[in-house]
Amino acid sequence: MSAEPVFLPVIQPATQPVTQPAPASETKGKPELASGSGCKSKKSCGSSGPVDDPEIAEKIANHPCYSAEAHQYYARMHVAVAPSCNIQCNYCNRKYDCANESRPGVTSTLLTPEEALAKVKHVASEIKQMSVLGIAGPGDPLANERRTFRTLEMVARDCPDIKLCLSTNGLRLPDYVDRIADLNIDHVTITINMIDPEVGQHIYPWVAYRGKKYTGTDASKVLSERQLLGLQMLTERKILCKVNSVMIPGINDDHLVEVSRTVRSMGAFLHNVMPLVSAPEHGTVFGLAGVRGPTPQELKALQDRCEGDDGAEMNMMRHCRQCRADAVGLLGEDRSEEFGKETFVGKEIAYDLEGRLRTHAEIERWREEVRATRETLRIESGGRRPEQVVLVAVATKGSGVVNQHFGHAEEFWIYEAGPGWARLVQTRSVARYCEGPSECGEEESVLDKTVRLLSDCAAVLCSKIGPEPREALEAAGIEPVEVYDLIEQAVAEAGARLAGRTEVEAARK
Ligand code: CLF
Ligand code: SF4
Repeated sequence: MSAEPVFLPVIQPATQPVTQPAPASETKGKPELASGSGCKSKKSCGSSGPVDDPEIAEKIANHPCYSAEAHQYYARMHVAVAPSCNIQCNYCNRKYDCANESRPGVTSTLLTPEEALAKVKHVASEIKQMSVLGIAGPGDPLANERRTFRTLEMVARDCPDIKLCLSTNGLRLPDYVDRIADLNIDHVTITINMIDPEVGQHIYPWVAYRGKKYTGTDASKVLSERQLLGLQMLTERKILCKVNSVMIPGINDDHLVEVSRTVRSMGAFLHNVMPLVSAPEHGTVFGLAGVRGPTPQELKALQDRCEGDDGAEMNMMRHCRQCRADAVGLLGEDRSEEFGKETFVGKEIAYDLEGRLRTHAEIERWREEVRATRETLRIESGGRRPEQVVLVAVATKGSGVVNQHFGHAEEFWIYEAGPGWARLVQTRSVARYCEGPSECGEEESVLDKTVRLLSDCAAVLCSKIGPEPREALEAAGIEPVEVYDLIEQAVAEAGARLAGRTEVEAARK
């Protein structure tokens, strides 16, 4: 295995500011997203926008989950040291990874804390842009507190530049907040799917707490009280807290706006509403009962509601990939298979701190250039949204550049695009959509499904595209654009052109 070079292309000099929509022509009536009011969020317009507090800005600067911008450059890894769990979620089957932070259906190799340390040192030296170690399963980290804290203590000792991160169902959280603070764990995720036990009883059949097994609404009551207490204790200690929620249509979808409002009022930094991943072969209660996951459009609509000031005005995470408990790499890639036990167990592994610092300095230099270009072009991603925006899909391998062939893209980044505006609002996985909850026919090709996945987009930006997909996209009213440029620049340019056209077309009707 060879070390992964950091792919940082040479930036081209900035050209014209992106402000003027071009004349109208042929967008075939793609829907506009916004009209009239502009962005209503009073906060930082999601994790992609600027953060005013310097202490928080420093904490999220290279955390790929807490900063949408950082996720273009920095990677995370998880170590699967936590096998058991103290609650039961109806979307989880313990034979698979924790569905809080992973795709159900993919098992992990369990590691001892010592093996986990060796793996972290090895991965960190190979993938130098890996900035965060998270413990997220396959069960609940705090139901396996000895293994979890031993791992984190050793990593803190040997790998001082790595940020530590935890994801928990929250039941035992209040018991360990001081320990989390002592270890300088600055980022904690709590999965909160409800604050109302009447809703919770349909999600949690039981909760085991202090030697007693709770069922029915009692289970959810205990869980919710502990989650909210844990959240409060974390925010009192200024530990950044993200709340994950699984959107389960018909069960908690409407209720999640209330969850968002509550956790915001308690000081949570970010809310990550994720889609239920549900299929009969996962063997989960929901999968077997045919409870479907939401479509990307339903998910986005709920995230928009949580963010809007008629909803919760919450800072929303839009780029989650529901990673495995042993995930390795940039959020959009999965390199876990490269790092099997044979690559680190029983080996003498030197930690390449100097090399890592050099790589991170290089990334920061590149990010600074990108930021400067964005400023020259006057491209915003937070604050007031332009009157007219459209959705634009992007194929990218990272580093902030449109640099992927349409046919190689396993996921698309969905941006709101307008004059001087480029804001990441969602990522959509082709494979997940194809295997997932949609009611597509068996005979539908991957191309057909991809076109359907992007049906609400006005354009797709990619480095290259073949004639067949080009034709299929055009037939669906989606403009294929071949471009190799900074994402924000390309998105804002497409947005200026397409949102303007849509506006003129609407006026003609
Ligand atoms: Fe891992 Fe979670 Fe930390 Fe990130 S993941 S423990 S906060 S380092 Fe990130 Fe993966 Fe989504 Fe989680 S993309 S599932 S939000
Ligand atoms: Fe499964 Fe995670 Fe829920 Fe536990 S908290 S039941 S491991 S999804």
